Amino acid sequence: MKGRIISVFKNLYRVSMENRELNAPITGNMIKSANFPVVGDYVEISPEEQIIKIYPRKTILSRKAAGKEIKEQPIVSNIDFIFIVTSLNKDFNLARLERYLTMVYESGAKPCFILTKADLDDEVDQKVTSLEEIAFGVPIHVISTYEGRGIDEIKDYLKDEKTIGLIGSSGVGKSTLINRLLGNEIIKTKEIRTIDDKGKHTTTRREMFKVGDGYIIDTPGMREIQMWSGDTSSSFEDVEVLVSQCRFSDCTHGNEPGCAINKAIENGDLKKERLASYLKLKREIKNMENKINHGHKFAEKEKIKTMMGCLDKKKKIIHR
Ligand SMILES: Nc1nc2c(ncn2[C@@H]2O[C@H](COP(=O)(O)OP(=O)(O)OP(=O)(O)O)[C@@H](O)[C@H]2O)c(=O)[nH]1
Ligand SMILES: [Mg+2]
Ligand SMILES: [Zn+2]
Repeated sequence: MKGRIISVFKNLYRVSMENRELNAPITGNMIKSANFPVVGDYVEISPEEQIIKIYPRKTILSRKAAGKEIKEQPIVSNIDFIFIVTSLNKDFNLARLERYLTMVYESGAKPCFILTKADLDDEVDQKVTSLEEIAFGVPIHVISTYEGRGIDEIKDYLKDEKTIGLIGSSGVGKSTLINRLLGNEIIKTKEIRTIDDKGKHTTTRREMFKVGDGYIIDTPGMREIQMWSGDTSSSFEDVEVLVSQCRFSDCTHGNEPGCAINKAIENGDLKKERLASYLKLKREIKNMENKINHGHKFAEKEKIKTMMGCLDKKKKIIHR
């Protein structure tokens, strides 16, 4: 029998089956090979009500596991859309949204930006415009769960058995939005406060809910977005097109002649901040790849080399 993981407990997985839900363990072999299901996974359940197999994942959102260990941490799977949720007041930060977008593109799911708490902010239009400049066609929805603004736009996604995953910092209103969609205070949310405190996370586990003809997954707020791997080709397409136009294929966008990036910055076609975010992300992704492929030591050495600009001096100039 096929089922779908709706939440994960310590050693048990809550599985939704056609007519019921059950709590099931996984097999010893799955434990041994660290083959752990995540919320959103389709699984095969044995007659003894054990999870014996995870079906191939259509999409998977991952980040780097917390701590020093070089390990991928899958967050949710088989999602069609990922809502990158940010509040319009304190949490709003373009560089952070660029990071989320890069992470989401890697997952295979379609990204959307959800800007919450519109009732608290007077600069909604400016913020939307600034986000549009980096979003390149990614849908942006401005909502206020309190006032009901934008909720119908969100409901439009919840059809045809589609699955939506919500990600974002703690306190931006992810669970409040899901409660509103469910029409019920099912998930515990933070009490109303006068200011946004950066206190404890309210949601502590990932959980999937059926809403209308779709599914929505709540996740605990992320403290930092550590890349496991990232796909910058879509999130920074504008920058990458410019990079491909630099005269030298290994251009560092320093003082090289024919640097398309520098020209774009001079012309005002590219913002310095955006270039900085791009380069930072690229370094992080490269560093992670080095760690995975060549180990910690090599990665650290490469990182230092890049920082010192050694590569620059020794570099052969390669004409395209
Ligand atoms: N003003 C305003 N406050 C809101 C809105 N939506 C949610 N909030 C408040 O924001 C606070 C945090 O909401 P939560 O839904 O718990 O936030 P969360 O993103 O689920 O946080 P974590 O579970 O910690 O990741 C609560 O006090 C909500 O009442 C809104 O539309 N307007
Ligand atoms: Mg929550
Ligand atoms: Zn260049």
